[in-house]
Amino acid sequence: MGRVAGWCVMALVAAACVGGGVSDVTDPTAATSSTTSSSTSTTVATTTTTTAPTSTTVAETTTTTVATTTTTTAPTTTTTTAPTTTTTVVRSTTTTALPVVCAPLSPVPASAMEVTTVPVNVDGDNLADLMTVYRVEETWGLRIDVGVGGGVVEAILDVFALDPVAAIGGFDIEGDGSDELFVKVGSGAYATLIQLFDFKDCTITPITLDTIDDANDGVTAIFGVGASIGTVSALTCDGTQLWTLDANLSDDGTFYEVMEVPYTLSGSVLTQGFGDGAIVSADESLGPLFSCGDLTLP
Ligand SMILES: [Ca+2]
Ligand SMILES: [Ca+2]
Repeated sequence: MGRVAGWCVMALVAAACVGGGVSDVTDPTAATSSTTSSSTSTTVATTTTTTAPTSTTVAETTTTTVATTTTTTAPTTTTTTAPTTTTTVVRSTTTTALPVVCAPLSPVPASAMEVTTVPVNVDGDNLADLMTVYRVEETWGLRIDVGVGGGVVEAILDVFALDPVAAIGGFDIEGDGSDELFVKVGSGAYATLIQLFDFKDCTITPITLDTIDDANDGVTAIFGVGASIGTVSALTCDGTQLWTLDANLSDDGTFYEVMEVPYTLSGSVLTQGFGDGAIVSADESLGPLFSCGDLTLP
């Protein structure tokens, strides 16, 4: 109403200016016409104002919806993945650390001779266990003293050798967290014989073979390691498998015919795999004769 009044005033002034010296009769008529025009202008202005806010509201609604969708997706994906992985790792570690306690056993006999003792980790609990090899008269003994609770286990080797039998040490052949036992059970002119044993549930078991041709299935796993003129036999551990290498020098002495064979350990059985043959120059090194961690031959 204030604006309408203003228009009226302006109209009156304009009429006064335009009219100039018009008579009193003409003035009321001009004022009435101006009032009608101003009412029409007011209506148009109101319509324009109403339209603008409506457009703005639509735009804001659209923007808000997009933002909400993005926020919901991101946290859900991240949170679900992370905790699942972490939980699995923790449980595995806990299971491996369970201690193994075996029945007590009397000490190594006082009459034992040629005693060798080395630290091993037969049960995966990382508490030092001991492997001892000794001889009483003509029998060689192999025993494990488990670190937890002083429990001990004893087994008797079924091998008798004129050369001293001796403990070599423990190495985890297949990577399950527990050492297998390496024992020197004899030696020839150029080779050292290594027998392998498995320790599980307070029992020492000789490891046996499962060969491709089935000819030596069930045979005790004893490997010869050494080198003579023209022949090399090596044993290697790679953390998951055991490998034998046998090399023979050619007649002209220029190259070796080399055969490497993998063995996969499961429980107390070594399963033979298919070998790889190669020709190697006699000038090249065939690698170490025995390589299973830090173990060295006695
Ligand atoms: Ca232990
Ligand atoms: Ca093992």
